[in-house]
Amino acid sequence: MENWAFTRVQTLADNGIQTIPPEYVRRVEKTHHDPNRFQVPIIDLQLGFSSQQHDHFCKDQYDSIAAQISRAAENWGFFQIINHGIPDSLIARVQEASKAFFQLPTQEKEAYANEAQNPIGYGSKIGYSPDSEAKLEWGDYYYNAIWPPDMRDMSKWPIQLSDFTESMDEYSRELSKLFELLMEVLSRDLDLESENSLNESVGGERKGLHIRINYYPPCPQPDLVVGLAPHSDPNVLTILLRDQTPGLQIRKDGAWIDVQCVPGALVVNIADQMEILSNGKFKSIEHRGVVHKDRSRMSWAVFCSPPRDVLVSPKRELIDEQHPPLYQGAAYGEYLTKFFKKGLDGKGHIHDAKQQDSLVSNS
Ligand SMILES: O=C(O)CCC(=O)C(=O)O
Repeated sequence: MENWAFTRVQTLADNGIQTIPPEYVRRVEKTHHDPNRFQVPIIDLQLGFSSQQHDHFCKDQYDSIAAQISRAAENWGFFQIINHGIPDSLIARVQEASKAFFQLPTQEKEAYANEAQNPIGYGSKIGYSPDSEAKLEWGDYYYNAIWPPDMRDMSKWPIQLSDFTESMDEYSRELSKLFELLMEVLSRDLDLESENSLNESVGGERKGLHIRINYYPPCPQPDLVVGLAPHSDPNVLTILLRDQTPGLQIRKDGAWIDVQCVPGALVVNIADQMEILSNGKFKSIEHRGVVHKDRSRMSWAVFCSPPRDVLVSPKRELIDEQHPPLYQGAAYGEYLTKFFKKGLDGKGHIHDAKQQDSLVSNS
């Protein structure tokens, strides 16, 4: 396949350019800075709430945390979790191993470059091709499946990096437990047939995790670019790890607001397939990444997704005469193909899923 690599943002920044190339310049909506008005909820999972241990928790404690998660999913679509049970030492290993990737010489990184039709590997903008009119973004990334291990594209896996494979293995196992726990809580809140209902709807054991490691170098004119364009995530649920540099923003009541940096926290967001399954109760929220003049930023987004052949549509139990299905069902692979073809598009993809008129409910 054609190699469509172009100058990486990291290379532009390392070369010390002072004026950014026109293909990155766009109109950037301003940020609303009023932390008193808007604060993304922070939910303390109290360690033992992790899936291995929550059986030991008393019912009231479980119910109280579950209620916070469900209300945040409904009212915000975004929340942060602390005391989530993933050891700091493991998080530090994931961060170190992936920083080492971006520190490789350019030519070595380019050996993992993705291709125009396939986002897996080292890349710079989803949905961009040199002849498109879309604007570029001030960030590079590494993208691949991480779980189960046989889904990884090993031709794009930096196997020579010390601890990359081992730390990703361990991190994926921990995150899988957290994703299942979150789906259990949300299934209960929707009053579905069983607490495993949402998990089953997204493929159960067949569901997969992908990671997108974002590297946003310093930018000489940060107000003219975005690191990552506004989008909602196409998958089911996302868990985002970040360094302690601000830059993640969500659109709340029309305004762009910062998601505050909280040491040790992971950010959880509802993604498009969860909005569809819940027939609109849980919200997949638009978010973006902004960049800074004098510091770089990194983030690690892990996307939990159904296999491509799984049909995702509103759960049948949620549908009746008063509550018609708001979204058309589609195989996840179809949804994803459109997402990667069109690229990041605000809430455009989930909006398109609503526009269809032949609406079906989930079995
Ligand atoms: O960099 C961030 O904080 C956001 C990352 C993100 O939204 C993504 O990778 O999809």
